[in-house]
Amino acid sequence: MKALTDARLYGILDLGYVAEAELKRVAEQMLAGGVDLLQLRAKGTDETAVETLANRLIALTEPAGVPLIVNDFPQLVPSVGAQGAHVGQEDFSVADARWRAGRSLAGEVPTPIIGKSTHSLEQAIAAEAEGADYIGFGPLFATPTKPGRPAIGLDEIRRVHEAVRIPIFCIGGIKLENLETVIAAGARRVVIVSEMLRAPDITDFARRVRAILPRL
Ligand code: TZP
Ligand code: MG
Repeated sequence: MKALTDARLYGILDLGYVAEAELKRVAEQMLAGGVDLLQLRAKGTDETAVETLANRLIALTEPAGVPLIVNDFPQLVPSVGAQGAHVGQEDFSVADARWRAGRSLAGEVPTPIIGKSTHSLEQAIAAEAEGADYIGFGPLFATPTKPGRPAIGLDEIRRVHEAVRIPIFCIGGIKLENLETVIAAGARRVVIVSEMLRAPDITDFARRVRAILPRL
């Protein structure tokens, strides 16, 4: 299984961009392109439906050795056999998410990865102190994938990397076109949601992003 500490490209399978019928094909292409983590993000989908989708994905991520992260439903981690969960600022605390992700009827399951969305330097520092394994940091630029959330800009990227030791995935409005600018501003790990999911060849897109990202 790929290690979180080595992860540079985080793929998010956002059902806002991918029809359910396309889930398998898109996931396979993302994995073939070399995403280091795969998150299922299905806003507005109920828990049972997310569990069904996550079970489909785990059949693909497991043989690929890529950790599967479930957004919003840490309690699904044990039943799906996923590697972790991602929570937002308004969701469960990291400790609560970790507790939910780490327990099944059969007992404790291996240490889950818990990630948290952060939207400022202060939130990033707080998430690390709270025990998150990684953070998302963004949106760097305003993005329709996360509407209504003001852009952080590029100025805080260097400061957040100085202040926080856990892996930081920069996110929000990142495109191939601005990737080098984002890296020059200090980013080392990224998430690109909409441009990747809309790419005519997702595998090729992911490979091109990986080729630009710095070695850790
Ligand atoms: N969290 C902060 S920005 C964002 C999330 C989930 C969406 C990023 O999507 P895109 O399409 O890469 O701008
Ligand atoms: Mg959430």
